[in-house]
Amino acid sequence: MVFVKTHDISELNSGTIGKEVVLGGWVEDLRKLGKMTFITLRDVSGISQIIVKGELNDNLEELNRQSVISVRGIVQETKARDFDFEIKAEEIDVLAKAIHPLPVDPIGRLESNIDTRLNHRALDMRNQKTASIFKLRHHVLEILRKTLAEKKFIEITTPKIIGSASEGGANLFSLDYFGKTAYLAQSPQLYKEQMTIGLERVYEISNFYRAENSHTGRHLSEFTSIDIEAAFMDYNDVMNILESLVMGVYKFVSVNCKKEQENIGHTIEIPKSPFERITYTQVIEELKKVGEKVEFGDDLLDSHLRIIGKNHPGFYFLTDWPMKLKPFYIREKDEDSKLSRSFDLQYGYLELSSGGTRLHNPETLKSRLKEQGLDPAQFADHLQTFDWGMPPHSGWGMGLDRLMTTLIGIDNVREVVLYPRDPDRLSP
Ligand code: AMO
Repeated sequence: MVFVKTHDISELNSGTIGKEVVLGGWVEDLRKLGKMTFITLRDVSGISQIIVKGELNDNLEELNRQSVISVRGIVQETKARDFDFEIKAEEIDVLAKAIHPLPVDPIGRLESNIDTRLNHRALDMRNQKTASIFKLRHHVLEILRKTLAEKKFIEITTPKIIGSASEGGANLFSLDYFGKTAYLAQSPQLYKEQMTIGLERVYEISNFYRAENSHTGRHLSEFTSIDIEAAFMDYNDVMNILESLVMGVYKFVSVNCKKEQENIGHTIEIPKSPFERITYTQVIEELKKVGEKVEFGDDLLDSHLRIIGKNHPGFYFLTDWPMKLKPFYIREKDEDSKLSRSFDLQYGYLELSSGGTRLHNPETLKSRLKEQGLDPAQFADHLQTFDWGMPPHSGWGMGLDRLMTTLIGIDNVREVVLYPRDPDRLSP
């Protein structure tokens, strides 16, 4: 049995011609022509053609599509259009057989609906379109981490099992924790703020949990968030960081992920920058002009955001929201205490990120908690850190899954999440 690969398929080149290699992968296609069989072998890096002749060919009866095999053979030039090289097989081992019919077609010739694909996600990953989405996601994470490190942000990992709500509000999953009630973290908000007192600039990329009974293409019960928090920065500074990260992601993947874009069938266009910055007050005026009944202080409904999104396609910041619409940790503007130093990053109607300058005075923070109907005693662990030299700080959280949908040009986050969790989906 030969199953130790010497090469990935993409590593075959003119230098390997005439050499013996061992490849491993899945049988994507199988064509028997008399005394010869042509196998299309796929591994994570590409496809190759395997030529099987003679005695080896007579023993191939049991081989079927999508089974996993290893092949020992000699690399040679090929006349076939779809391949750079071919392998003249000397030994073939069937390492595991695939059953037939398979629940989804990994080649994608027969299309399955998203629920069927999600129910068989591991097999769906053999479809090159799906695999490319997740390779792209990998590269997005790679460039985000690299850029944040260059900007001197330190990666942290905060607890996901917590004793009290980090964002306030009701959308918390609770669980029994050795006889006490614990919750799944909605965001790293409080911990990331606390870390600025020692590390100044921190970031986290982790999954967080929202018990929202939403059935949309943009809400999940478990989503991946990219969070930053930075001492000695204002909301304009962290908006600049966010814009440069988003632009960096687009530029990096548009150049470095050509094959993935081809497989997905979508060309990534570099967005226009600088991103427009529109205030909440301007948006209310825009909505009134088109006859919407909205007043200063009203939250923006999905229908409002769709109007605004049409007027401002692509990325834009929506800034200076009323204080009453923002969480307790957001700081007011000096010149107008009804307004906050806050922003959302929008992509058309879709909210990608929100953030702002935080309150760093413990007394004001306590009053704000009370104003929002929250009990400061529940936040004692957090509030104590504000007596230890809390620097002024700002930050944001951005949904990675939503960012991925903008890159790929789709409107369902489930396409970009391995095993999405929503009110109707808890397994696999
Ligand atoms: P917010 O609650 O706006 O802010 O969340 C930040 C971003 O996270 C993404 N997001 C979601 N994505 C998918 N499904 C969900 N259910 C979901 N909920 C949120 C969105 C959203 O813009 N602590 C603040 C951030 C901060 O101020 O630093 C927060 O969590 O893309």
